[in-house]
Amino acid sequence: MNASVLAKRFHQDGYLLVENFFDPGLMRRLEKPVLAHFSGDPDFLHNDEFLRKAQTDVIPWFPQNDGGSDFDTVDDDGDLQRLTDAVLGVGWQNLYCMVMFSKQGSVGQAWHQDCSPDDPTRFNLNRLAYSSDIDDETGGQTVVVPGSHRRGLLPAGDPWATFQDEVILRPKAGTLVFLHGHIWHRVLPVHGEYRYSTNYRAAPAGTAADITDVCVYRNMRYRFSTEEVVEERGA
Ligand SMILES: O=C(O)CCC(=O)C(=O)O
Ligand SMILES: [Fe+2]
Repeated sequence: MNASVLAKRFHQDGYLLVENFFDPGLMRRLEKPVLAHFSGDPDFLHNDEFLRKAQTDVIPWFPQNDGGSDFDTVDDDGDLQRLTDAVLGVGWQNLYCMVMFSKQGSVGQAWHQDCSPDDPTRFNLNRLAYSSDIDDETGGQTVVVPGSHRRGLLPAGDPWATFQDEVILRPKAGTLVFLHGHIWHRVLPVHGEYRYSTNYRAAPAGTAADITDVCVYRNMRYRFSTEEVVEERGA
């Protein structure tokens, strides 16, 4: 792994995809606790207004709160640490680990930015691990607009419209994906039995811990902590 080359590409494109990054055995071991947790079909943590308006059909789980040691092993991976050092610089902070789970038939996630791009220097970094292959048959592909983390605010408009310069990512088991919090991104509808990613969110030194509290969609800004639409955005 050449961390500085990858970091340069990340800052240019706003995302990175590295196949065969994580040990396949370790990725398989994450599957069991994830399925055990979600087999009870827990209710969506978000309220109805959020699900309807954000068109984001995912159930989050914070596995490290439940003492998941394989989740810690991924977090502590030496190459992941080195690549994060190269991308975020010294003193970067770990925010939290979040499994985002979608059931079959889920619409996925509409276009969004994880945090406000009003200050281009303030952002979160998604560090995503995948435990099974995502392809056109399973659905749930991650879509990005390369370089859009440098284009400011996601334009208001149709939450699902195709951008001409979008790129569809199809991560496999063991693939690492980095996404800049300001990149315009979405997740396509899920056709397989289920779909999840494990996200080790991080941020540069000095970033507010609640950086991802307000998410930008094409039709609104939404605050998770208070479960409210803080800005309606017209088409
Ligand atoms: O699960 C994915 O592939 C991307 C999810 C996402 O939008 C994020 O991590 O912020
Ligand atoms: Fe996101």
